[in-house]
Amino acid sequence: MITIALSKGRIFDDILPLLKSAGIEVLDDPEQSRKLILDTNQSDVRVLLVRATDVPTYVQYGGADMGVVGKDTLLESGNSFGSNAGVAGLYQPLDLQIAKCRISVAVRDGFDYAAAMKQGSRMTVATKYVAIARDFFASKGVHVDLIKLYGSMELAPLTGLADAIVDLVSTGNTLKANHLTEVERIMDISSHLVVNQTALKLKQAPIRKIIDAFAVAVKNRTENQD
Ligand code: PRT
Ligand code: MG
Repeated sequence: MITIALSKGRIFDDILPLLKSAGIEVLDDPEQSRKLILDTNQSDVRVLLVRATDVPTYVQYGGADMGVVGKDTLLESGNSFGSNAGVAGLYQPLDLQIAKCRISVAVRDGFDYAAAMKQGSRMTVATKYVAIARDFFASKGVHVDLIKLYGSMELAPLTGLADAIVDLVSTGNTLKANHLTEVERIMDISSHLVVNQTALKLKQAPIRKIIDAFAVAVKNRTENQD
């Protein structure tokens, strides 16, 4: 049995065509069903629905053989496990180029970010991505006070909780709707395939087959876009 950990929403939607090209079709629609373990057309492949931030944990400890997770989540969880190199026991064979976005710094419209950075006037930054934000501002030699939030980061600059936020941006519509401006792009983000290293040794052939099929599908899609 091969168990694949996925999160509902954009990653699930974006991975379906890649699964299909590996010959795997998920039989239930997670938006309709309450099931957390989904069958596929392959009797030896199943899908677990977990929170996006729990995917690395499931795969690391072998609760799932493989999973799909945003680089943002990987970097942040790698850091909380005490290593910048990534999460121990996780093999990251492939950038799937799905659920693409960027992680950026944003401030209230009109806030003079450049001046605040220059003056070194200890900005307060609210974010779910404390490790990524800490590394980013440290690399610039700027001291910031970080406030950890779990969601709705956009509210922080509007309520005076923070001067800036570090958050994911895709279209930019959410920032715009909340009168915020993107002032700096920290990095581009996409979702990656992660594989449990022990599972890869024990179930080498079926796991390799999926990795290879995904790699071909990603390559074909990229070429068609060019
Ligand atoms: O939602 P939940 O709390 O369960 O978990 P999650 O937010 O970690 O999961 P999910 O499914 O929302 O996101 C999973 C992954 O999708 C993230 O880890 C990213 O790698 C990737 N991704 C890609 C995004 C976005 N694009 C994105 N736009 N994740 C979140 N957003 C949010 C962003 O945080 C902001 O609130 O969408 C809003 C901005 O979108 P725009 O288009 O208005 O700019
Ligand atoms: Mg979300």
